[in-house]
Amino acid sequence: MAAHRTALITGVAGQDGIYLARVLLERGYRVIGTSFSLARHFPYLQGVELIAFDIRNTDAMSELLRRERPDEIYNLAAISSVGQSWQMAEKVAEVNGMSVLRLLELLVRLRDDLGYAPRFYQASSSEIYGMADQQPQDERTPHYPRSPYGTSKSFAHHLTVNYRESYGLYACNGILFNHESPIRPARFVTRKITRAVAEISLGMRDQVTLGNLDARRDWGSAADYVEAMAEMLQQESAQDFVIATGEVASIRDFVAIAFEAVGIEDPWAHVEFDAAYLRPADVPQTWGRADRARSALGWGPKVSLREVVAHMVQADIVRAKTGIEECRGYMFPNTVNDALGLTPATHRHECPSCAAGVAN
Ligand code: F7E
Repeated sequence: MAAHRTALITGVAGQDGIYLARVLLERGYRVIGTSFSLARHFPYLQGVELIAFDIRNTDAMSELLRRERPDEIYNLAAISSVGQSWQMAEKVAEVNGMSVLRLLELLVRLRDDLGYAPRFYQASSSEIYGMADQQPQDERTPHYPRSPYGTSKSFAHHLTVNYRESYGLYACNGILFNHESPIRPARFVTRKITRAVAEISLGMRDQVTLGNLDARRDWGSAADYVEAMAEMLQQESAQDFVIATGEVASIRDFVAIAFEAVGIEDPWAHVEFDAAYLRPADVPQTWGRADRARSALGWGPKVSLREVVAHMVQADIVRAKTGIEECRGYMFPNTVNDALGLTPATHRHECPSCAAGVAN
């Protein structure tokens, strides 16, 4: 069914865009990706047709849609850091909120003018639930966002529902709970921890400094979650889906699991607290119930948190040993195992990805 279909991924150079592009290419799609900067595209986006523009540039988006007419649009472009969203609240509202409104408006216009009606996926987030009383959270849980980020995602979420109901667009929200991978940037707590643990295990440093250790998250694997995104656009009619594992762990638990992966028995000797990492308001717990995705999409998580953490730590050990920050091999557990232990000099020749000319 996917053969000869074209997908557009906005924000393609982020963690999810990179994993989703891979899935869609494997399914036979032509994949076009936009990013405000293409600095990070190499070595992860081979096979993707890349275009650089800011998602706020509606004229560029209009021209792209008129020219390429993708069958499916995955709108992943966003400022994704909750912690930084207080420092740039207005920009977050513009990029994560207003851009979605403009894109939905554009889709209505294109349908009315040209009869062109692509399917639309909006990257919603568990951050829309924030302090919601209901645990676990599902598609019916009322929103109570706790940050400019969560608020912007809630705005975009409601608009997506509203434009579906008002204009009959095939538009849906993927309400993804936290999902991690070795290519998660280190501004997020998981990768900050796994990078530090890798370096501590190699004797390159001694400490990691963190904020709120009591927050609890429903953490899954990015590689698993992008499969659900692709499935959401293959349904008979559009609806919204929570994507979560149903398992919750605290930041404290995550720290313990990561140190355990390298055999360090007393993690707390290596952890410092700094109030600078506390947020003006935090979300104490996210916990999702993905029953709808399970029954309608046949989706369920395949990878446990322990496996994700082990994979992230392994990739960070290779990074620390080789000094090579970006390598396609880090995305896949088996490739990381093969690459482990290589010296910087041999990595590029012997790592399966780099040897294939995939890395820089
Ligand atoms: O924080 C606490 C922090 O920044 C997790 C994004 O992908 O998932 C992500 O949002 C928790 C918070 O992710 C540090 O206070 C402690 O309670 O890794 P995070 P997030 O805020 O959950 C959702 C679903 C998204 O949609 C977002 O785009 O960890 N924490 N110490 C810390 N957090 C950070 N970043 N750094 C610390 O040192």
